[in-house]
Amino acid sequence: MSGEDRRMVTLYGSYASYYTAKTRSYLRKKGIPFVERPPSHPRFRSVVRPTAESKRIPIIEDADGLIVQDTTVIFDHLEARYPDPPTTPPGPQQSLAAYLLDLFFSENSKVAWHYRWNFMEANAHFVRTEFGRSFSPRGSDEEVDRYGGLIADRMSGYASVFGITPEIFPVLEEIYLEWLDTLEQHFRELPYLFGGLPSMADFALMGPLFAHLGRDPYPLHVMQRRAPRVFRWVEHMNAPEIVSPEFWDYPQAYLEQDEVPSSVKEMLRRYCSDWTDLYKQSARLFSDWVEAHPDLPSGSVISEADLDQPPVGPARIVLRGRPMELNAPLHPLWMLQRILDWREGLSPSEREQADRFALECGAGDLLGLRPARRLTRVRNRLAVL
Ligand SMILES: N[C@@H](CCC(=O)N[C@@H](CS)C(=O)NCC(=O)O)C(=O)O
Repeated sequence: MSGEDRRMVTLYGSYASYYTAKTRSYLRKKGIPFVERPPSHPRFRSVVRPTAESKRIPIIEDADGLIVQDTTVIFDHLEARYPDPPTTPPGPQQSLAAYLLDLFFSENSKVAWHYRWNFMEANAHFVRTEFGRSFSPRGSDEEVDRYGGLIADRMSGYASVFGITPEIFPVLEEIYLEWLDTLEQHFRELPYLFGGLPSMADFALMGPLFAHLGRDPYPLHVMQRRAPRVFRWVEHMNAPEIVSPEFWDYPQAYLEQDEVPSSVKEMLRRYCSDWTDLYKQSARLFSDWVEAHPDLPSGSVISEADLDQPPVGPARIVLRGRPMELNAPLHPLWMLQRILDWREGLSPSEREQADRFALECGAGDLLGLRPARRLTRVRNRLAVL
């Protein structure tokens, strides 16, 4: 094993990666022993990636050798093994809010993407070096820059997939500043989104707020100048302790009586108003696709090109008055399906509370969507059941 300790979880990922940030923070706060390795690690290349059949990060290898890809699946897998403290709050309102924010922050990286790739004067050297170093951690400047450039070109090419054109830049910035202002007030009173314990929504929020917005040079300074408490929260989300110095006497528990802070409701409301139409279009396009593929056996992978998270077609939305053309994503529908399953499992009175809360936050339409055929994952790819 050449000095490698395999008695704990290995997290394969990188500091510049959106989804690794969510997972690293989760592992730290849950007190799960782990080591982190870059995607250039020999075991990742020879065993982990070929087994997962995935080109994404992060991927974990658990102590027993089980290899798990996709942060949602990773969290489900680890929650079953390490249930305390739970990342799902107990009450139906808080849980629904946490599930929704997990979906929203995990499935929409546009704000983070914008602040990384559209401020290249400030960011280029740092981002290219970071990308390069995840492939050649101790490489020379030239080598690191060459690798970094290759990856940077691929990532920056997502602009058209995401529909990010110059007309949309100010809207994405407006959305980000709203997040900062709302969260800055929130973290004055509360250590985490739902009180004294970090939930799945807190970890999902680390997706945008750490690797891009809290670390790349341009947005880092936006955050530090405008929202110092948010910056401190991000810093603390990477520390192993649950209790932060600022909240030393705050109970390590979710807020009582299933309370959802008004700031969280506000974030949900804004997100639903901005993006529900996109998810409606995804659901409609998927329904067309299902109709066009009536005889597919259960377990069939959706993408003919073997893509793991294929788009379902072109969408056109209007985001705060500005038209946007982008690929309609299918993956959020798989995450939405989980929320609908969770809702089905509630008692009638809990379901009523959750539904009332959804209406209050403008999430009624979203929760009214149903994927036309049940989605599953096969070989780490979206498939039909
Ligand atoms: N749904 C996946 C998404 C993971 C993902 O897209 N990771 C990015 C890095 S942050 C990636 O590997 N991208 C590679 C690519 O798009 O080719 C998850 O939750 O883990």
